[in-house]
Amino acid sequence: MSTDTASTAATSSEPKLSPVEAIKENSRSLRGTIAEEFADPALDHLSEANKQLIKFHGSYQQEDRDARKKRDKPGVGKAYMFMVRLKLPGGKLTGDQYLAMDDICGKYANGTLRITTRQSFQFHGILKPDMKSLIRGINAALVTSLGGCGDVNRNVLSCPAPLNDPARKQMQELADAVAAHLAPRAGARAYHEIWLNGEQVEHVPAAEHENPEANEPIYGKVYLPRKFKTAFSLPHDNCTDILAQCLGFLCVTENGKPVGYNLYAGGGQGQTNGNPDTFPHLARAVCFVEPGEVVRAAEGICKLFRDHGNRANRKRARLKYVMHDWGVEKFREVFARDYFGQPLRMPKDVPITGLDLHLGWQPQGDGKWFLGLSVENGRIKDEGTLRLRSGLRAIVSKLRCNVRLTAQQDVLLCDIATADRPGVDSLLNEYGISRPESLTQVRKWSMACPAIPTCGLAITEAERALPTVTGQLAAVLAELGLGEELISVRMTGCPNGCARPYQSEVGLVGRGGTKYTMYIGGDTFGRRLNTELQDSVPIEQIVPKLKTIFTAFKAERTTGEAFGDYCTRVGIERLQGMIGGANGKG
Ligand code: SRM
Ligand code: SF4
Repeated sequence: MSTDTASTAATSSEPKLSPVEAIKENSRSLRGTIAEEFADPALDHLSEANKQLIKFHGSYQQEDRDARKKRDKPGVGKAYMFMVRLKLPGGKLTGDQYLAMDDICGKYANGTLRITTRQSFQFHGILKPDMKSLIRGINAALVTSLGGCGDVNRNVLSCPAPLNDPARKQMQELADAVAAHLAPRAGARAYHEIWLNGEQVEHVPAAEHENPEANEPIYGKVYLPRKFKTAFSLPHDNCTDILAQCLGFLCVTENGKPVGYNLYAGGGQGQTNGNPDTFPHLARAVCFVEPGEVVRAAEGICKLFRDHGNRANRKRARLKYVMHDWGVEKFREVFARDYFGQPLRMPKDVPITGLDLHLGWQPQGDGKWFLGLSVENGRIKDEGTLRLRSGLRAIVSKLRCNVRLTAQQDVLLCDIATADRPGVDSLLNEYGISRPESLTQVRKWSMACPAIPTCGLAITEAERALPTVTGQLAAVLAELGLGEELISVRMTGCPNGCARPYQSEVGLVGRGGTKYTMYIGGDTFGRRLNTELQDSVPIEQIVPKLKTIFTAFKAERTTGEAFGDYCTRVGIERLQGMIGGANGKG
């Protein structure tokens, strides 16, 4: 296959292309008729083509699913609204940018900021007439949503801890470099025309404005077959879950200095019920690259996906299936020959050994401090006595401190002087914000996706259901004397896996109504996929079933054995036997 930009031409022997391919090809570099449909006040929602294209601009058309309940009344239609997702490489924001995002969520969205599992923010509940003001507002703060969603490289992850450590600093710089290199080019012009009236803002490469006909040198006219995800991580701190990524760079250090990266490829989580051709897959180690080769290697892997990813079946259009179907040897051979242009160095023998949530007060190593706060399921909001949004706003307004978001849905307040710590602590008290030390481990190590009411694909609750489950689990674990164990629990409202539930020790995946498929035996550090324990479990039975297994774990574990390791050692059949078999009836 040529490394020239991809073409959509299909020969008679090739399967029919997915309809989204034609939408991209005819989109005039992602313009479609988005501007016209947003300008028409009579339209409350977009046509199918524009619904697809707007994803590349960082937005999804959604529907308020809670409002469906009222729709049986005559004349009540769908309550359309939009979600906007930012691109924030490495999760970085200045204090002023944070405050601008906070303002925007109050003015144009539903008054909450949602930290995503990819270190970004989402705004939910935006009404069509407010979209332009919202996107203009985020760009005025020098933040973008371009490429937040769509068939391009998504937000690039990197450990956000602001430690005075050369490896983390280099990873943050490389995350920025990869994000900039793989950003849409012609698409950037369309974005600016539609949302910013063609105005040039500082962070868009000038060349885009000088040459309106510039094509996409990396993506080509039809972009990638589907989304593409990149992350940087450290062996002792895999806080970005790199084995779940299409492309992962694991930093290799010598005497604390970064000397290069083990390049992993072909990870992913999503699967579809009843479709055994779809499955979660851990990334495989491909080669070792030097820091100066990272951007070129990222471009090469992206182009390999562009040319060899499945453009007929979007359910199988991820790099993980190329890796699975070819095997790592063929993947290496094609990458080296057609996309990297040099023989590959084998990956170094550097295992993943930890994951840090970066919570609590921690010295940065430069005389300043950062404070990591646990945000339940990533939702920054004011509710009851917990006024998290107002409290964060008060702290950031006072100190103008930098802010970073983690891929575990938490927030870090950075660069705080020792003298300012007591003031921050008293603001936490004033706004009812718990210090991480006072939270249970299971709450800190849990994540859930938004699911209902915003996600159109959700078949169960997740973000709104998990707090009850983790509360009950915390009580059970405390009763068994296991409260300090690190047990990650992740819940999603469907099998797409947005909270990476197939890597956690306990995965709870929406099955429909109030039932979940239970998975067990992953690893707190993201090194292993878990296994299906039982299907269609009513939510109220989840904790009693886990209690049975936790009780056995307590009695049978070897010294220091982690819960996921125990589950793997005793085997899934034994665990299923403890709770009535694989279908709960045995
Ligand atoms: Fe996701 C689709 C939310 C991270 C796999 N994801 C969606 C959509 C856009 C639903 C849709 O297509 O209509 C969700 C919007 C819900 C809402 O109301 O906001 C959605 N995904 C999210 C977020 C917000 C979940 C969260 O709790 O934070 C995450 C946004 C990340 C970001 O900032 O870019 C998010 N999604 C993930 C991850 C985790 C990751 O990337 O590390 C995965 C699994 C990894 C992977 O890609 O395999 C993930 N999302 C999916 C899939 C399954 C893709 C597949 O290969 O089958 C879908 C469905 C799809 O694309 O058709 C999906
Ligand atoms: Fe929606 Fe499913 Fe992703 Fe949850 S896992 S946000 S329900 S697509």
